[in-house]
Amino acid sequence: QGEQAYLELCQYVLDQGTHKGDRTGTGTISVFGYQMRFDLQQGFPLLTTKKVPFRLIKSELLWFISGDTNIQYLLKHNNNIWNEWPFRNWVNSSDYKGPDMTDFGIRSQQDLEFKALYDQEMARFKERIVQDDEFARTYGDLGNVYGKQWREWQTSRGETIDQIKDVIEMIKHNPDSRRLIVSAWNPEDISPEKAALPPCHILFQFYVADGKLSCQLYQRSGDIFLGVPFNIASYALLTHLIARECGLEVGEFIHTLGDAHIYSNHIEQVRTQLARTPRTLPTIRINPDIDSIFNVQMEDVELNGYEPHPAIKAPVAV
Ligand code: UFP
Repeated sequence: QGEQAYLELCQYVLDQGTHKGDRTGTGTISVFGYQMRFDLQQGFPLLTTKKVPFRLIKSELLWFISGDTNIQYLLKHNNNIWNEWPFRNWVNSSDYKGPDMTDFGIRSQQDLEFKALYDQEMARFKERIVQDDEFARTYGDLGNVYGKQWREWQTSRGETIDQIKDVIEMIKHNPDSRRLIVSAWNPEDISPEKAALPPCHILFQFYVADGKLSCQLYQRSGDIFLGVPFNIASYALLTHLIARECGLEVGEFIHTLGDAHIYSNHIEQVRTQLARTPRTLPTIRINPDIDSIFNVQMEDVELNGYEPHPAIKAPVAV
């Protein structure tokens, strides 16, 4: 119970994983096809064997739910997790007049002098996004990412589909349905000009039984050390929010992974984490006065009793 399913995944990949190259050139150990189950009645599945920053998960999820795809909202909430992609568009544009930022991801990890320049340009970029709405409209938008796919799916007839609103209606009125699905993967939108990053969370499905709402996610690719802990907490929170709106208790979150990998420069960190003893999971409290998932604000979701082991640092593969 608790976060055991996650720790077992880590151990399983360490023991059984195959060495596999990847897009980022970092190298991974990887397995294909793995499933974890979290009983949301047993606590909120935010890992305790290392500190995971819940406020980032919360602001990102509320941003998705609102249908927003512009990083301005995230930056206003001091959330920097999506900055690299719009920054790349900016420094590659003809409007950008600063120092050359080609391959800033790798170069800033290898070259300290360059890193100072990069940090400075990134700070300038962020400030402009927050303060200049016009600039944010042009350079802060990520295109067809989750917010768009969930709330404003573009049909070939030029209409839009609000998948979150529709799935909530279905859960309320036809809870036995086996079609309670939200899909983010649109083959048409996978080209680099249209989406910053092809979705990792391809599809999720809800299931209602015994007055409880369960959710299963299919994730095509999972960075086990850095990404997956976020992803678990994010979908657990989404399940809580939708369950509340539909007058249901929470059931299970089932996390199905395609390529589940540990980057070669995360292996020591994973071992450190596995040596730690899990603690009691925290709980989540959602403001009972909220009438719709679309009105939830940051302060309406509260995490209680979170006493994790310290954070463990690791480089992000970009
Ligand atoms: N990744 C996650 N979770 C996410 C996300 C990305 O684990 O929510 F957006 C990781 C998986 C992979 C990389 O290591 O980011 C995406 O690269 P690729 O598109 O090559 O799978």
